Amino acid sequence: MQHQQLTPFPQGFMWGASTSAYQVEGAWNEEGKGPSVIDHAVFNAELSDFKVTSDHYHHLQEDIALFAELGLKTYRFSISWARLFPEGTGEINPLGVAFYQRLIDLLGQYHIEPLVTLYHFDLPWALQQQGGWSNPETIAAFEEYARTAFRLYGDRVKYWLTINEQNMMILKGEVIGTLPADTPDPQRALYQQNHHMMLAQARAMIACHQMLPTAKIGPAPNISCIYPATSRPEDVLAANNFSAIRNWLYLDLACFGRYNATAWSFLKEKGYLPQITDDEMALLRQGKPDFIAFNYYASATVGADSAKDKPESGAANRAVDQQMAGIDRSVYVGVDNPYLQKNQFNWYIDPLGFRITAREIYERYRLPLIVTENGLGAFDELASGNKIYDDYRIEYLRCHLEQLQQAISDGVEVMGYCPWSAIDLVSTHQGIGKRYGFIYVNRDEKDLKDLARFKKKSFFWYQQVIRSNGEDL
Ligand code: BGP
Repeated sequence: MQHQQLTPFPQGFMWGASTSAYQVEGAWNEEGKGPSVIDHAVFNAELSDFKVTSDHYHHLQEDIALFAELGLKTYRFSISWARLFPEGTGEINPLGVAFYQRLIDLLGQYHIEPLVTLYHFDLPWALQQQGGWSNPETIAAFEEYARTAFRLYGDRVKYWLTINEQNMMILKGEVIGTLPADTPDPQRALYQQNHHMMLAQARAMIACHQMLPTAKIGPAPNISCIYPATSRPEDVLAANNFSAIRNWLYLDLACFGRYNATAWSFLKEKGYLPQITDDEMALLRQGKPDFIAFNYYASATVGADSAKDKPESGAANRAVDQQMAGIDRSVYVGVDNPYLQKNQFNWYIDPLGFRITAREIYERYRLPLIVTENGLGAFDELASGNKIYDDYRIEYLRCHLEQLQQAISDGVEVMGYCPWSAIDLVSTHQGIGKRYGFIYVNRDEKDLKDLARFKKKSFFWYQQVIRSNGEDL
């Protein structure tokens, strides 16, 4: 049903925008920062690396002033664990501490609410060398780091996110995860890592509630609704399986402190079961989120394995596989969705799927939701006079916001919306050329140019959206 009588966006809605440390800060080895797994990752040689990115570290004042001009009520950023603890644990880096103090103070001056991700893909390299998330000691290191962040910034930061897209780190472990290349039985190892991350998250949530009784904390997975390829029951079952493995495994553990039954049976069947103890399960039940943050870019469509023999459409299937690597084809086969358009990078565009996803999450967990990523990656062009006419991005965001308001009208409790990204930054796999920001950063893949900031057309559009509390979309 399409609501004609729309419920307005709530008063105090957290209109925001997002970034992450390794994609925006630069200063990768400055002022005491230790290396992270990202600094050791091997990416396409012709694309940007993560050394300078948007050089936000050296443009802090300017960038936050621009965010204030944009009208942001909230700004989601991540702390670089290795900037605070160059070795991942132990000695703290005072200059790293001071950087985030400055950032949070500046946000305070402009009345922008910080929404802080503790860990966004960039595990300190020192910890990775000791086994990373395969090593249970990383759980204690994360808790120490989280407690430190709460102690340092908890007087001004009320909203915390634990781990960004843990599900993608597991599903695409070889690409963005922390699995050493030569690990035997990689899938089993990944699900053991997953269990360790869940424990780390639970400990951080418990610590947050102990130390900062008025603060709120939640997980930030990438969740998307899964469509069956057809109404054939086998396809519906495949979609149901995939949703359990991709989505609910993570949120059921975070919210209910138990393994999703379907996902558990998949792990068992495949021989991927993690080692767990009763005490650990008790800890998982104890750590409770206050809200659910989720990132949404696209829906996915799958069929049963008997479709395995069907020829796959190359580009279409790549789009499907963006978010599906790592799962055995006997459980699902990614298929094209002929009803949806794709962006320049072959990602589906599905605003209605956004509404469906929000409803599914809310019905399942009954916790307030906040959208922590949603956006369109595109090759923006710098026109004369340093103008960027990104009407396609406005269109993408407008359609998604319309559906978010439909979801709110359905009764879903939504606290805020933080599209990706506040400012151009380096895409995790596709360089700076794949831009998402409201603010253009003047650089190319290899040529850093002057790193000047230019407001895109979408900047002025979003400014008006915020000003009108979502009435003028
Ligand atoms: C999410 C990540 C972000 C960001 C975004 C866009 O998975 O949390 O860090 O990278 O996806 O993806 P990409 O950069 O690959 O276009």
